[in-house]
Amino acid sequence: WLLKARWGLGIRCTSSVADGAQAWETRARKEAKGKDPYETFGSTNQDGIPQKPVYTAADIADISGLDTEYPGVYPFTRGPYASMYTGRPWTIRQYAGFSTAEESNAFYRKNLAAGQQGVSVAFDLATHRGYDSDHPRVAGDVGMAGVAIDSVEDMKVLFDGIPLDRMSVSMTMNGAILPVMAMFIVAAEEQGVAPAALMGTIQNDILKEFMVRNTYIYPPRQSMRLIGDIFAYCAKHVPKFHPISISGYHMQARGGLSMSSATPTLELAYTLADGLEYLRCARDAGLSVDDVAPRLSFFFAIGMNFFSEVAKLRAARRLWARLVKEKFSPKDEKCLALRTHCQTSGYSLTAQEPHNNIIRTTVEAMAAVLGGTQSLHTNSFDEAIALPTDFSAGLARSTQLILAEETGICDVADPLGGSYYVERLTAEMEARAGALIDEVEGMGGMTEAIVAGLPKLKIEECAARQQAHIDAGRQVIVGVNKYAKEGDQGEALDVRKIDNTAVLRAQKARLEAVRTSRDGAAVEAALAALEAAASTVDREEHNLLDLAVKAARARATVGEISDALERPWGRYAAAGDMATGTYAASLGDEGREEAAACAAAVARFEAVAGRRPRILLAKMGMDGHDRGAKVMATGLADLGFDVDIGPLFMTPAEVARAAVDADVHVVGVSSQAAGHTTLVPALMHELREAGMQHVLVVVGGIIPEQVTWDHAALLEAGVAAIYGPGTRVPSAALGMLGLLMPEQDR
Ligand code: DCA
Repeated sequence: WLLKARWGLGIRCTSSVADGAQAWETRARKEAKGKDPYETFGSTNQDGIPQKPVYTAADIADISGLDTEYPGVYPFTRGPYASMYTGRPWTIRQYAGFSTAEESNAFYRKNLAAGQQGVSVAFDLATHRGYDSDHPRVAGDVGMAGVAIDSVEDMKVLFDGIPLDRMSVSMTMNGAILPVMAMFIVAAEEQGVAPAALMGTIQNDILKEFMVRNTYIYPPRQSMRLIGDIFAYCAKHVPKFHPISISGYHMQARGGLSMSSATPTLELAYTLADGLEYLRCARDAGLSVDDVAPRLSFFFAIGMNFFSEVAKLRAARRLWARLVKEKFSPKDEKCLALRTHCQTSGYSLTAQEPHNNIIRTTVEAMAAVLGGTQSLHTNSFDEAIALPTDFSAGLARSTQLILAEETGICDVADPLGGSYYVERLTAEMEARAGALIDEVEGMGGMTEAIVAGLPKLKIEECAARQQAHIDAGRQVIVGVNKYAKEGDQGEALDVRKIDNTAVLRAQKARLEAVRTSRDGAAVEAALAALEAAASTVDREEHNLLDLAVKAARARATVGEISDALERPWGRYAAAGDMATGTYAASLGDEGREEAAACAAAVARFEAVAGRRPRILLAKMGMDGHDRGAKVMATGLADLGFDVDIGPLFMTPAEVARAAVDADVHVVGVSSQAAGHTTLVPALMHELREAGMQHVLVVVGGIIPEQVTWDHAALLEAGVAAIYGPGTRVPSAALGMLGLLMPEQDR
């Protein structure tokens, strides 16, 4: 009666849960024009989780322990710290690095002065793969996608004027982790900072490199030995450092920008499964879980599915706490609290209408902080096109400053906790990820699952399915597959251009100076000790990082230290498996018509040429981002092309040779790391030399189109077509067939 009085006569007040549900259903059925409201208004999210149009207390009644969950308390669903951002907001940590150590250093110093709180270093791909800048395989990569580091001398310049005892430094390094971490320790030492004072994180997550990204050097099992040695060294000498950042980011977000990939649940599952494997790796290196687990750190991508991303971070913490408790029984509760860095997703960025990316990044950043991240990178809006400029990097940083300082988000810990929908989604994702983790554990853990090829194939399958949904318009990307502006050539943007030849010249000069001024015999001895240790089982006496620090101190280079291990261990080459059938099966009714048009065009081509169109998809240089090429390969194969995928890291001459061997009609080059300006013209030259000038060369990936120097240079070099981010597979297929066939045969 009181309620009636307050809300006014005539408004029906519900007296029980059942009445409320009934009233909702009646009203919703009317809005559904008499149909079942759950069917009419329900949906299925990206992870295949069915979603009701509304959630109530009944939906969370079966989730045990919700009433006793608090931030900073087991199972940490609501955050690793009791006070969360009310005590200390997340760290604004922008990932950056380009060209030379001098330029990157100047960029860091400027950004720190403008409000950034931690440094996060991006290295170039030559460094990632353990090559010195003067190695013939890496000419197109030096300084392009990050900073080039060859020796301690470069590292000292990189951190000049940045106090390493007070500034936490994150380094995204995996393959060449040994020389890079060693050089960082020595550079600090020469700055007067002892290893015990160093704060920061190294990525050092090799397992995910075998699933995605591919910047590995050694085979999986040897790579794990290396990681165990780094854990042991850091626990003893660099205790404030996080010796690993277990990264799901690249599973979800690095297929290529605007390119589909793993779903949030798959990313969650494989990242935590990697984490369990690293704990076992630490145990094998003689460490206890209490020595290592408190310094483990995680790294997730945050995409556009807002609530899934919030729920993912909450589920990650609860699941991790439970798994570690169950499997490792640590003494210290700190071992159970998952702490993470997040980055807004590169795959949601579009080259079309790039300013829309500012909005996308803001929404993603909100999901990350409402999910309770400890540290965050927000992407710059122009990253689908090139490396960020000072202007775009400033906007990305301000996005975080505004969220932290103006919105009130920091005033309450886990403000979405208790939301019926968010709690249900958290529990659903936890259950589904748990089942995927069990599958990997059942195979003997992630190293064995990788050796068997399971995770890579699952992620690629997922990516092909998602690409089909995008191509068929079921997953909307504004300005790309819906509301695209007719005839839009893109806005003219200022983008950062790296002069690769100048960087290469500078690096070669410094390498030369290092090699001539050092004690050659001391370097030889340090490298020989490292090589011998790689084959020994006495890891306590012969810790690889300890020996690498000695080699770095003697001025051995990144390439030399990497080679010392490559001699006994070899360099790993991934198998070129490809998931087929998933793309066509996921196109649905919306895409079927276009697929039929492709099939007809393929049949016309076959009638004229006597065989189906054959394409070689090639990745050149050190760019290991192969998901874009794999998705294109799967899609084209499903649309009727004969597809060859070259191995990763080819030289232009190797691609030309493979094109001759397979007698292809088209070579498709996929470039995600800016190496195309050097490598594609070299490929055209090699094809001409091999008498294959008739072969059509097309380029896909991140190719700045607003600026004339990249597109024009490629077209001038003889490239027939450029397919940027957001290209639909059927458009590329029809485009290539159009170029291959004379007009009367099309
Ligand atoms: N109350 C009390 N103390 C707090 C609170 C709080 N609310 N929040 C943070 N702190 C403390 C932490 O305990 C920590 O101190 P400790 O190292 O002595 O334990 C310190 O403040 C810093 O907080 P933390 O949450 O560790 O944040 P970061 O230093 O930014 O580290 C982390 C984040 C994810 C753990 C780290 O690995 C990282 O920075 N990763 C980035 C990786 C990266 O950049 N990758 C690039 C792709």
